Amino acid sequence: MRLSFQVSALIAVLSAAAALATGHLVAGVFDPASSPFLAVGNTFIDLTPTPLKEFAVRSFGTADKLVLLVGIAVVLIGFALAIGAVSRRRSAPGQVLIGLLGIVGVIAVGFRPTTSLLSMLAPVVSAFIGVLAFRWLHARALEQREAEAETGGASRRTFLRSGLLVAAGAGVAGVGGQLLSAARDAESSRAAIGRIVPAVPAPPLPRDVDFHGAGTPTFLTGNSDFYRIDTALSVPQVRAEDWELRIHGMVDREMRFRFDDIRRRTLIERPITMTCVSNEVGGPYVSTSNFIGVPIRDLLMEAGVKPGADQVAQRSADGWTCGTPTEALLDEKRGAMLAIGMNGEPLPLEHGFPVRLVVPGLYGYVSATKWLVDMELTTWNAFDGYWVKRTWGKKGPIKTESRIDRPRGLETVKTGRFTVAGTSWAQPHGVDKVEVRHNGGEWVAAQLSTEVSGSTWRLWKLDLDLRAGDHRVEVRATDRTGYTQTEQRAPVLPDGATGWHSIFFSAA
Ligand SMILES: Nc1nc2c(c(=O)[nH]1)N[C@H]1C(S)=C(S)[C@@H](COP(=O)(O)O)O[C@H]1N2
Ligand SMILES: [Mo]
Repeated sequence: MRLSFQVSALIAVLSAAAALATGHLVAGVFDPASSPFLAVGNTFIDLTPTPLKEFAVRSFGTADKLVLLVGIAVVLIGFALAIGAVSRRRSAPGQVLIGLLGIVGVIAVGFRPTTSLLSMLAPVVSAFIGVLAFRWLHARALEQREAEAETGGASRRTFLRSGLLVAAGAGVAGVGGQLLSAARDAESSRAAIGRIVPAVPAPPLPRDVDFHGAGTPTFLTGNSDFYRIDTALSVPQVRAEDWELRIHGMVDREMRFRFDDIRRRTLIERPITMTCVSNEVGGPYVSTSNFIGVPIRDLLMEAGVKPGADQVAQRSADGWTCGTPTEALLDEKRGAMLAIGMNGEPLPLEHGFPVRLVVPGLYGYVSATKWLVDMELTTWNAFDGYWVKRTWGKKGPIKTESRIDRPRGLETVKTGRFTVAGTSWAQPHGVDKVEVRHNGGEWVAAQLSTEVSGSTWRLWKLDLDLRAGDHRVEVRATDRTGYTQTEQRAPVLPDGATGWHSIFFSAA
């Protein structure tokens, strides 16, 4: 007796679904991050070579994770089809292959940085259920074939019923797992916090702080528009009630802080522009927020930094790490913050709820740890963070940059007076001047928005008189140290792109 390929493949797909859903359910009870599906995806992200990661971010932007999840599902279905093909007669080959898939899940969860022994339960149960479901469904299907052979056709019911049962069970387990994870998740913890009110609010914004009407971003970025970059496939769920920050290593006394310890301190509010090293010239990964929190300097001083501790290694709840020069965190003028709020709200989950670090003037990958739980005072040579291990520069000072936001590339605009507008940043020194060159002519100074601080961007605009035809504009910024952006192109790897942003467009 053999099954048709379709039935055999369907059995494999159903068993895989049952396995993943059960894994998700058990993970929902014990540790949402131990769901095998998510763990495989997260491990895949961590093992992806840097150039491929760059390519994914470039091509899919922030949808890169969805693309990955769909990709994994497609690979799984392909695998199930293969299992179907080799298991038409006997269920043993299928059981072995499903078991192998299960082992991949076990390994993936085992390699997650946050794994405890209890976390292993989800992938182990998942593997078992996968094999059992396959065995059982295969037996039901063969039984039915045999019965059909004897009676000469008739009812395909036995298998249909069993298949529906497994599908329904998988659905219930999957949804249950999702609900359980959600109940343990951080969103309700965040909602319970309410607004974050600083004792020392940021000064009111001056006039002409942006040229939004002319096409620049608004000076403050709304929380939901703030760019997001991280390696986490599912947003780490850290409840404020459970959060604790440990400051240890080369300190006089180890310190631990709970969320309420931070919230009860004198909260300050500071506008800071954050920037990602992965920005191509003209790229979108730059945003500004009124961050609320406490100077990280104060906490480090309380712990007492030992001489020679020139690097602060940070670890996130999801295992991501980075290292920041100690002096950047102790520098009062730079004003690095342990932040708990953005624009009056608790940090959104995807921006590091409940607590993150923000360091003006350094790219995020060497400073802006989200879901921060551990700071270890160490030396510069003793530790390399997540991206530094993956060939990115160990130091990540933000490079002075400028970008044209209007017009868009290849846009056609009206002839006559036209306002070019854009963004520029040079944290922590500040932008001194932005110049625009039209059709290769002289550099002309643009009008700059009122400066808020060296750690925030400045928006700019310039009126041009356009004749009909093709046009090109280029932009360059000069920062407060006197440095002017050069034309020289550098890729984002290893420590940030350089070159002038230029836009081709036409007027008609
Ligand atoms: N835990 C964690 N923190 C992280 C990252 C990450 O992958 N994981 N990415 C960093 C990078 S590369 C940047 S640019 C900033 C982005 O912060 P945002 O997503 O709030 O804009 O977070 C930093 N902090
Ligand atoms: Mo970044």
